Amino acid sequence: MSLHPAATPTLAIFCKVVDNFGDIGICWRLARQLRHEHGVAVTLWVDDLASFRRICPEVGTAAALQDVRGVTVRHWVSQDGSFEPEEVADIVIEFFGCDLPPGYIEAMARRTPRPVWLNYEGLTAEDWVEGCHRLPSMHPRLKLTKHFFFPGFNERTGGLLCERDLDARRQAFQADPAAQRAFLGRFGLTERELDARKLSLFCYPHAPVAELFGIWAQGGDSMACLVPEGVAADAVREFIGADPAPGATATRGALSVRVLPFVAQPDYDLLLWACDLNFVRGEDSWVRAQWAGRPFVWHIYPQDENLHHKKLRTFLARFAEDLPALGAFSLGWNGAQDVESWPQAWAALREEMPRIVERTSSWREEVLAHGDLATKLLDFARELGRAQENRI
Ligand code: TRH
Repeated sequence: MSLHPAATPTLAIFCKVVDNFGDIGICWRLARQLRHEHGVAVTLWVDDLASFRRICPEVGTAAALQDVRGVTVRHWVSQDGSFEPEEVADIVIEFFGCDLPPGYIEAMARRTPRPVWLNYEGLTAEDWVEGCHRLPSMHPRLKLTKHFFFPGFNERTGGLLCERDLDARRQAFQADPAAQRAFLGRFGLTERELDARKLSLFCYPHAPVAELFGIWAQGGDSMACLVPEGVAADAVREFIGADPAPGATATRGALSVRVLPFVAQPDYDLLLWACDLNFVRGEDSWVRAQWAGRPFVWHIYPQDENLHHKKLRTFLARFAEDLPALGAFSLGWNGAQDVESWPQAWAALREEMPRIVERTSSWREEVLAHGDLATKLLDFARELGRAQENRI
């Protein structure tokens, strides 16, 4: 227990890996930052260690309990079991409304002082989030209240995850061509690919990738497209003419396509920093691309009734108001608007890239002027903790 003011606060993150890697990607990033920048003792409960291992190769898939880079990782295997109040952390975070084990909730209610309980929600630029961020929700039966925490882009939201030294590391890497070549060389890129205009491609299966491959192959720029294993598999297989396993590659006209292994999360940042254009998706890679200082195109996770198109438009209205080519290309890439001519859409985007780079830098300043997510989350938890004499 860490009730003494001088003691290290404890925090538990509960993560269910619903689909893909986004949820564990965000939880793992938050866990590391809270541990290493804020000295919080973090326990990460995660149901799918195999998915976790793909973004963090140190994770053992058979361990019930393990220490990974200073974070305690617990395999969350079932909703059963009873817990003692002493086992409950000072701050408990459920990700995306996942159901905590009932026995853990009972122990939360018996703990003195009660823990701060947060529900961490998904990122969107839509205005309604500002009205919901920090809202309380009472437990129907127990004397417990959880509060909503929404990441976001302005001071009325919880901000975005961004490590303190990230921008300095990025700038140093981007100013060091030898470091970039050494990094990319690990994946077997040829001299031709290293000298080409490089782009990383991380998208959902419905993106019009084959269309773009055709345009890039016939274009005047030498291009190298780096695709993580399993992404855009049909288009990549067709282009390469073989199984799209890591290391598979082919060149047609001006375009090389190369399949990369899935890399550890910190290396994914290096990949974004080393490329001239990044196609990203979901939530976490999208945020990382915003910090990469390079143009990016976002493929949003699809939702029923095309709700995601509204989310995409809201973001573009904020980020790309003065970047019409990026706006049109992104809407087309996501199927939210017809594209009359992909060659023209690509040519316009290419032309606009220097202005997109400038925009990433003003955007970074605007968004981070209100603080980073980990700091804001802890400030909020402390504020709530004071009300219940939980001296976090
Ligand atoms: O995996 P995703 O498609 O995640 C999505 C979103 O989070 C979405 O909101 C959610 O609802 C849906 O899943 C179910 O994309 P995302 O968010 O970019 O997460 C990918 C993570 O994988 C991110 O942390 C970066 C990491 N990554 C690596 O570590 N190495 C790699 O090689 C690649 C390509 C990604």
